[in-house]
Amino acid sequence: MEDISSKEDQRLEYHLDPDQPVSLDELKNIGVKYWKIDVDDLEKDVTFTRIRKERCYNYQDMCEIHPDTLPDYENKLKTFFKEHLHDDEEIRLIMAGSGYFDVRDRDDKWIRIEVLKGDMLVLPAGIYHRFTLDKNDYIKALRLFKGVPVWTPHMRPADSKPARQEYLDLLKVIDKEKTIS
Ligand code: KMT
Ligand code: NI
Repeated sequence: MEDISSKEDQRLEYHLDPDQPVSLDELKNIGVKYWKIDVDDLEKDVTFTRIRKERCYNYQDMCEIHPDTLPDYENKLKTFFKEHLHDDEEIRLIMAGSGYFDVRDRDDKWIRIEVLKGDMLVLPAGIYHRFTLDKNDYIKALRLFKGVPVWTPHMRPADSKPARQEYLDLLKVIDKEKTIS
């Protein structure tokens, strides 16, 4: 997708012209992980149970974004949509509603990832990204974390953060794995 100027509506789909769908392999290539989960029967979902255990996600809480339920809604949305990174993974399981996670690809171009009910997404530490609701103005997501949660965003530029270097190293590891397999 192209960069969105401040005058345009961040809640739109945004496609390149011509349209350029992004495959899960392309997401893997930038360290983004994705699974489909049965959120109607979460505790019985073997994928969810396995991921949580393997990746040591021992913290979780629910995050609901809607104009009527989230205090300081407009400002929070603005902050979510400012390009940033975190020291840790951003792990979200969409329980209801929808939205977009935008992540930067290797050429620093935006990829818009639509998330819907049942989508579980892990953004690696140090990846530049942002989040917006879509036209439906509603999402409910489970936030997971390993250890005591820290949600602090570091706004771009944050290239001197250790997590950024960690991420660039991860990209190199992904490249190496590609040459082996
Ligand atoms: C974030 O960090 O951008 C959020 O928590 C957004 C809501 S979760 C879909
Ligand atoms: Ni974030």
